[in-house]
Amino acid sequence: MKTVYAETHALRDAKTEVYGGELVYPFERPSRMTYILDRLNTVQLGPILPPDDHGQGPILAIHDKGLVDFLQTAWDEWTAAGYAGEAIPTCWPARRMVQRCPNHIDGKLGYFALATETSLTEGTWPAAYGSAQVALTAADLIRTGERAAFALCRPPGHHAALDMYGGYCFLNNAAIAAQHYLENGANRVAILDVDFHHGNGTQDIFYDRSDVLFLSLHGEPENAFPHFLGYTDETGSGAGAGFTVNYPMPPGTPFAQWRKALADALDKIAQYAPDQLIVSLGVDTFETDPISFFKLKSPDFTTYGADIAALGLPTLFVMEGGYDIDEIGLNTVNVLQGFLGAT
Ligand code: 7XA
Ligand code: ZN
Repeated sequence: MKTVYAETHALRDAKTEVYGGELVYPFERPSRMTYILDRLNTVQLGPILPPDDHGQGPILAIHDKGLVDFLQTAWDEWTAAGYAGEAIPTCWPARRMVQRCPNHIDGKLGYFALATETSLTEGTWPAAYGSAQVALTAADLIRTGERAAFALCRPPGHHAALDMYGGYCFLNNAAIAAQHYLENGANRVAILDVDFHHGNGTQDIFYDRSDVLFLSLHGEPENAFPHFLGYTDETGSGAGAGFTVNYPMPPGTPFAQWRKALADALDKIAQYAPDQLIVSLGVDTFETDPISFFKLKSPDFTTYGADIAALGLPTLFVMEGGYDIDEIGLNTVNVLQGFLGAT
């Protein structure tokens, strides 16, 4: 299986994350890629290719121009305001307040951010842009004949909504790839999100559409980020009614229970019969992930990779989360090897 990877990810090197009332070194850090690349090379999964530049067009096909422009200028606006630290939102257009983008950078941060943990930094935009290009290029590999490909995206994307960033995500790489498929011959795309966290951004983007089936297995919002989306009664609206499916699960969920949810999701994907499958692949479902609460073990990732392969669909894996860094390479590549072993 070919991997697409961009060295520009390293430009996203924030030093601060708001966590537990402290500023800590972010869980989503550049070294995550080093561990995954090491494992890809160890098992010789296949060539590792740089992305092609598709420009901003495919990004603007998914995201609001206001967000895209903001991400490009936010750091300069922040430093021009005289602030010394990294750019962290501190106020929001909360209930019964006006949803209008202010001029001051403090207001803009609150307008475009969905949460406070994700500091904006100098290299964030080029890294996010490169990550989207990775997803687009890997999708092109499949469009031109590969059965599967791995988009080794960083920063991740599935929390990024039409006009919001947060949860370590700035541009929704999986959504951008899905739209790219649809604009190049596909009629239906399924996005299966197996990251521990609900893919609120992907759900938001496609909620009223029937050409993308979105299914997410995740920690229940009562107890897990992003907390305000991901319940079972969110099923889509308008033309999208029935095309969003959520599988929230409680703390301590073991693989057997998780795999039953996956089986149901795979059945629904088979019924939908998409032209393309995209897997939002986060391995923060691992038992020792520092910010999550499922109990998957390393061999389980191989098992479910094979389960996904049994659908027989062209499959694009798009990297999302995973923060037990010592095991992130093993768990990620286990999914890909499980997939290949069953094809
Ligand atoms: O899939 N999303 C992630 O892995 C990032 C979740 C960010 C959680 C921050 C909670 N303080
Ligand atoms: Zn996650």
